[in-house]
Amino acid sequence: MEERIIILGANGQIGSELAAALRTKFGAPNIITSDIREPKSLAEEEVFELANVLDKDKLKSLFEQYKPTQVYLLAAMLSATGEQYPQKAWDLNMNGLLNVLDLAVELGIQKIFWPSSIAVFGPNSPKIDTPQYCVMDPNSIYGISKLAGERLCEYYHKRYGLDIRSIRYPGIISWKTEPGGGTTDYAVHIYFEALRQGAYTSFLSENTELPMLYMPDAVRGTLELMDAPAEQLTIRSSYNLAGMSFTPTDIAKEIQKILPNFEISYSDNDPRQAIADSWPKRIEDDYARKDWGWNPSFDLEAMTKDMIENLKSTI
Ligand code: VAH
Repeated sequence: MEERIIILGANGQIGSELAAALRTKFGAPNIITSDIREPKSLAEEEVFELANVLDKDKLKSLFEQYKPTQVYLLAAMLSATGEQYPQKAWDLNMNGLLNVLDLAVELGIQKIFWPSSIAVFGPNSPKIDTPQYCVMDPNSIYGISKLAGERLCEYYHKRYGLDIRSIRYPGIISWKTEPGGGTTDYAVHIYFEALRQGAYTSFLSENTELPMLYMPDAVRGTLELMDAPAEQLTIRSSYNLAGMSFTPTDIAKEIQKILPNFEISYSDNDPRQAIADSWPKRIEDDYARKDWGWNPSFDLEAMTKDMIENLKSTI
């Protein structure tokens, strides 16, 4: 049966790049992108529908119109913005997920992808080689909503047989779409500012080590998980996935190998520091490696070269 995929939240940092990869894989006419506002551009054969994931009736009519074989739900409010609007973050992140889960059961949608995050770990989770299973006491509304979402995913799989798959994304770095509202966004902005200004003031302190992943690895890992035979998957909450871990100092040194005059400075008292301090430094991803062969391709050096190479020709 031909795959037809709806991507909700398709205008965002991850959604826009997953959409491109899925169009290449399955053909543009089979990929229906959707978001709460029109995309900046849409090519001739690309399909877009306005929809708010909190409008269940609209989602139902979209699903009945296109009869998707897969739905990717990427609409969410990230960690930093979530702390400014906690009730809205909970509503969007939880009720958006519940709408998709219930409609998928009702309409028999074959496969669902939903992103979790390393934000599900908290101050008492192990900081180094954080395992798939451990104490998880997230203290950001974003992390709390993602942990609750993981529990729902596993429940809907066990109770209704829904084939929902999920990855605990680290901070994701990309050059095509600037992210919004995340704590790890510094690791994207630093490249843009290095080329625009030759300098960057990091809102996270110099030794703040966080798990990160380059977008090409994030997209490939997501598609590899979605392609894996269901019987191979032993995790139905959300898979730990690791790419690399680094600090603002590490990334600045890597940039200076290419742009020797680049200068980094650090602001303090940014509320995002407390969020970052509650997260792990390095993640262990044995289940993803064992169940579906995960293996990252990009390290900090390779990512920095690729980011600067691509940004040079776009900004
Ligand atoms: C955020 N980019 O900063 C997201 C991500 C692990 C961080 O979930 O909120």
